[in-house]
Amino acid sequence: MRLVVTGAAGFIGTNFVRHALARSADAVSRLVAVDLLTYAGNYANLADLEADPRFRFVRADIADRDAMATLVDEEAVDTLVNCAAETHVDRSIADHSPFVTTNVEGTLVLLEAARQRTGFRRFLQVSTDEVYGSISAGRATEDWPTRPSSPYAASKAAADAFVQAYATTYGLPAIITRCSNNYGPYQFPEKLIPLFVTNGLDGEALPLYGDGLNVRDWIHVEDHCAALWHVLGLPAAGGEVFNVSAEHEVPNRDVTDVILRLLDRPASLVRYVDDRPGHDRRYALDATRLRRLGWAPRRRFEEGLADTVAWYREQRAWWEAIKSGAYRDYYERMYGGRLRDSSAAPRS
Ligand code: NAD
Ligand code: TDX
Repeated sequence: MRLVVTGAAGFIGTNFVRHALARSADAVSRLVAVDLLTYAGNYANLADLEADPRFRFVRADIADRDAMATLVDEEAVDTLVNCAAETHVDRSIADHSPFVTTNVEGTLVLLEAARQRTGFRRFLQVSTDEVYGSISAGRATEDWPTRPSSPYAASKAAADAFVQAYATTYGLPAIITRCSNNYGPYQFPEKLIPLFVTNGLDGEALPLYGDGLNVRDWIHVEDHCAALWHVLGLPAAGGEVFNVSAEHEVPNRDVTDVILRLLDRPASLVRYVDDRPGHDRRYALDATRLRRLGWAPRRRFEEGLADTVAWYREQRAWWEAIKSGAYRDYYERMYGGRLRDSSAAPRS
C-alpha cells in the first residue's frame, strides 16, 4: 500500500498512522502524513516516526488543488485515508467558513486528485455519526437518511454526499466510515473527555452543557483505527458506508462522574452552563454490518477511560503546551461568560 493519511497530526490521524505503521512491514511500503497543522494539529505527535524510512510528513492544505495533485502523483499513491477536518461543533457554530473550506472543498480536492491517478485503489472518507442527527429511539443503520444539526455535521454530510457522487459518477473506489464519539490519547482538549480530564487535573471547573443528560456513543480510538484498517482490506466497489461503534451509550453526566472518580476530585467541580445551540440529544449507531464483516471493538469503556486519564496524567507537558496561548482566548470566548453564569444544578 502506498498510503496518504490526511489530518495525520490530529487525534485520529496520529493514532491511525501509528496503527498502520505497526502492521506488518509488507502492508505499507509508503506512508505520507499530510497536515496543515491548524490549531488542532501537532507535529510533535509524529516527530519520532521520521526514523521510519516509509514515513514522510508534508505540511499542506487538503484544499490546495495543485499541492494535492502533485503529492498523489509524485508518491504514486494508491490509497488515501481522509482524517483532515475541522471537527469541533462549538467552533462551527461560531464560524462555519473553515468547515466548508476544509471539510467540503478539501474533500472534493482529494477526490479529484484520486480520480486523476491511474491505479488508485481505495479512498476512505472518515466520517461521523453526527450526519444522522439526533436519534430519539433505536440505532442508525447505514441506510438512514442524513439529518445534520450543526454546521459541522452539515459539512460532513455534504462531504459524504460528494464521496458517493464520485463513486457513482466516476466509479472511484471511495467508501465512507461513520464512527461514534472517540476517546483516547492525543485528543485535543476542547472535546468533552480531554477537556474535563485536564481541567479536573488542574482542579478547574467542568462545564456541563444544559442538563448533562445528552447521550453519546463512545468508542476507544484504537478500536476506530482498527476498523479503518479493516475496511481498507474489504472488497467494495465504491459508495459503501460502514458504521463504526462499540454500541456503548453514556449520558454526559455519567462520563463526568467516572472522570471525577478516576481523578479523585469532588463533584463540586461540575458547573452546569448554558446549552450548545441545536445540541443533539442522543447519538446511537448500529454497527452490525461491520461486525458481520469481521471487525469487533476490543476496549471496554471503563478500562479505556482509566487508561486515557492515566495518559493525560503522564502527558501534562503535551496538553499544557496546547492549553496556553491562543487556547486561553478560545476558552474565555467559549466558556468565560457561561461559567460566570453557571450553577451547581442542572439547567432544565
Ligand atoms: P482533530 O481536530 O483532532 O484533527 C484534525 C486534523 O486535521 C488536525 O491535525 C488539523 O491540523 C488537520 N487539518 C485541518 N484542516 C486541514 C486542512 N485544510 N488541510 C490539512 N489538514 C487539516 O480531529 P479528529 O478527532 O482527529 O477527527 C478526524 C476525523 O474523524 C474528522 O473527519 C472527524 O470528522 C472524524 N471523526 C471524529 C470523531 C471524534 O470523536 N473525534 C468521531 C467520528 C468521526
Ligand atoms: O464543555 C463541554 N461540555 C459539554 O457538556 C463540551 C466540550 C461538550 N459537552 C457535551 C456536548 C456533547 O453532548 O459533551 C458531549 C460531547 O461533546 P464534544 O466532545 O464536543 O463532541 P460531539 O459534539 O459529540 O462531537 C464529537 O463526536 C463526533 C466530535 O467532536 C466530532 O468531531 C465527531 O464527529
